[in-house]
Amino acid sequence: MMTTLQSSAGIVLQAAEITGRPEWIWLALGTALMGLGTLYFMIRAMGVTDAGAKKFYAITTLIPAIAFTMYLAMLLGFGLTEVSFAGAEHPIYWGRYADWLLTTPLLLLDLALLVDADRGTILGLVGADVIMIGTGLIGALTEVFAFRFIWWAVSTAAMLYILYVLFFGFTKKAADMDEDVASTFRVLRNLTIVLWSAYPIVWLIGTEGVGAVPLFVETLIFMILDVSAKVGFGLLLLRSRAIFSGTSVPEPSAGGEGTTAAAGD
Ligand code: RET
Repeated sequence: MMTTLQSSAGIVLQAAEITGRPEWIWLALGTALMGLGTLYFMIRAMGVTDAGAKKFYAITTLIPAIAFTMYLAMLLGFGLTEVSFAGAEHPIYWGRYADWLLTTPLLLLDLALLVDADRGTILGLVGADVIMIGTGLIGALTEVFAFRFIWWAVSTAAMLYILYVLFFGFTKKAADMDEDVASTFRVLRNLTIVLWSAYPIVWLIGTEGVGAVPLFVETLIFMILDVSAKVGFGLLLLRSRAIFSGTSVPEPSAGGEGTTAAAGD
């Protein structure tokens, strides 16, 4: 009897570990949506035989799968720490940065493969991305209040470089490709530019920055951004014909030879 009481009290206490943080609801929803997105992409991938499309499915499924693990870590309080700055202790979810460090390069890789970018460009982009997330994490963990904003500025500069390459370099490459690829790229590029630009703003006005937006609201906004940038992005990409290798339709004026502008491999 005693032990039953003790263990049920224990479970209640452990549940309070989660529900004691009101933002748990958004972390739970994020975990569920990332999990569902992963399962949906996995099921869709099962019938795919085209080598080019398989590559996109693998990368695009990994993105919500990684986010699922980090959302779960944040929900269970593992991806959480306290940082003291501006005269108080602040909860900081470092789990986000572990998620972003791995998933943002994969999102860029999807876009790079779509426009057939060269390796040098991909390396530059991934490098800038690691700097963006790495310096964002340092900023989030920094105790001297003013220094947090120096790291924010460095991280934002890296992001602007990435968006510049997407907007100018990649757009030019996409223009030379067939219409399926070019139009899919344009949609995903615009989605990426709009969503990614929101992250530094949320950080700045949220609890990592000036604290104008409370943690509860900030967690909700990040969850909406993350689900859109990962699952929304994936839905748009994977339903496009642009991901198939060698499926580009011959130009009507090409004489119906049936030769296609097959993608690299
Ligand atoms: C940080 C720190 C402050 C400055 C900047 C940031 C940028 C974050 C970005 C995150 C993108 C995440 C995505 C996730 C999932 O799909 C790290 C908040 C510039 C751009 C797309």
